[in-house]
Amino acid sequence: MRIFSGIQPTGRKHLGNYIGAVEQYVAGQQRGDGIYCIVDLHAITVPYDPAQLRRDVYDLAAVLLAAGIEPQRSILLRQSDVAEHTELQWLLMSSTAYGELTRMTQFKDKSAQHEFISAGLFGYPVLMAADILLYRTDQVPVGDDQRQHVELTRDVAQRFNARFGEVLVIPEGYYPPVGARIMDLQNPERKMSTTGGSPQGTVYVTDEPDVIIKKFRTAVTDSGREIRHHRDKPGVSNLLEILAAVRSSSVQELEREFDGVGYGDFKLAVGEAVAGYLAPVRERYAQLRADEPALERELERGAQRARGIASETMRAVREAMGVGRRAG
Ligand code: ATP
Ligand code: LTN
Repeated sequence: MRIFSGIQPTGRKHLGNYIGAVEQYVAGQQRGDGIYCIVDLHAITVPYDPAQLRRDVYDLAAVLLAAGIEPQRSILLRQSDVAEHTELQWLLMSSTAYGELTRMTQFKDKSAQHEFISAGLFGYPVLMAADILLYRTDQVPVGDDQRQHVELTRDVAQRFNARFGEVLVIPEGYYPPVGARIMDLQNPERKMSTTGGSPQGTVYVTDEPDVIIKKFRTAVTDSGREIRHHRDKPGVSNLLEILAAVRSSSVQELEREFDGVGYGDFKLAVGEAVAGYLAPVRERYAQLRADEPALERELERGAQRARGIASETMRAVREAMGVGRRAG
């Protein structure tokens, strides 16, 4: 089984990215062949600084390796190193409806945040579809916010196959049972996010342990005193999910364990658990990040392996679409 996911090199990664996505990439290595892609071409669809983007790619490569992505077993690549991603995006544009793209909620959210709305931002979901379809992916581990994009990818692939023949593999989304949507600690009605969140409510993977504990100590809880997972208790429910994810236990077990405990002690317990969970990642990150040439070598090796798969898919796609010289 092939597993593929993409992650944007946009600043520091937070606990939501880590639990909802990165942990799932690492776990995916046990189920199948993983391909993990640092999507710098997605990051350029909103205003950005070129020199910072380069640094952000290395930061993210170091986080992914520190988290446990094994480059011997999985492929770790930078999207812009494999030109087939953009080629396939263009070819898939003709199998994508304009109206479909206008309904993408991430496009609506992000375009509301910027004055200059690039055409690239509009075509963003098609590039994501290309990323996935290029590698004949079976399973795509992502957070809940990417459901609509994964559904679009399936629709585009089905439309392509109906028109040009069974060339593309139809992928399935894979959403973690807990932690697919980690919320901002200060505002549990909104997802934790680098771009739209509150600084105090966003826990970064590379935050120092005392900073992490402080953020949890000041987390917003709800009225009442029960520690229970419930729609009316978004703050407490979020903390329960975070603790369940970092301890690999279930929310129900935790509800029993913390029955009768006060919110202050509960928040401290979650903060300490998260700090302990991220501490080794942060240490490995610091070591890996210090050696940029080594990171670059890993990315180049990943790109080479990825190109082997990508070029085969492109041969079949071009042939089916009647584009370019006839194969064979
Ligand atoms: P941000 O909202 O911080 O800007 P993003 O969703 O725009 O992040 P990425 O960093 O590319 O962009 O996301 C990487 C992965 O993290 C995706 O699979 C996404 O679904 C997941 N993810 C993002 N935020 C959360 C969250 N709050 N909870 C769980 N998963 C998340
Ligand atoms: N759009 C995603 C990032 C992304 C992705 C992908 C995820 C780009 N290409 C392919 C899974 C598969 C995001 O914003 N998080």
